Amino acid sequence: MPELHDPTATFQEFDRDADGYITREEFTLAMSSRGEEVTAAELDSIFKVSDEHDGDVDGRISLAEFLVAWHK
Ligand SMILES: [Ca+2]
Ligand SMILES: [Ca+2]
Repeated sequence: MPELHDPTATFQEFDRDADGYITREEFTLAMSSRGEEVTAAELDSIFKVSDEHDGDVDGRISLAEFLVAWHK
């Protein structure tokens, strides 16, 4: 079994410029560096579900939003 990643560490890995938010571009880059291709439709659904949790719907995923999505 692979070791379960710490979601906070994963968030920091995705947040390349360390501004506290994951953008769609950062998410796509992080996934492709893991060998995963993400389609625009997948991005839309990931960001729609995650981004609506804190009600700001700013098109970026904060750590709080990421943790909610992680535990789904
Ligand atoms: Ca960022
Ligand atoms: Ca947000």
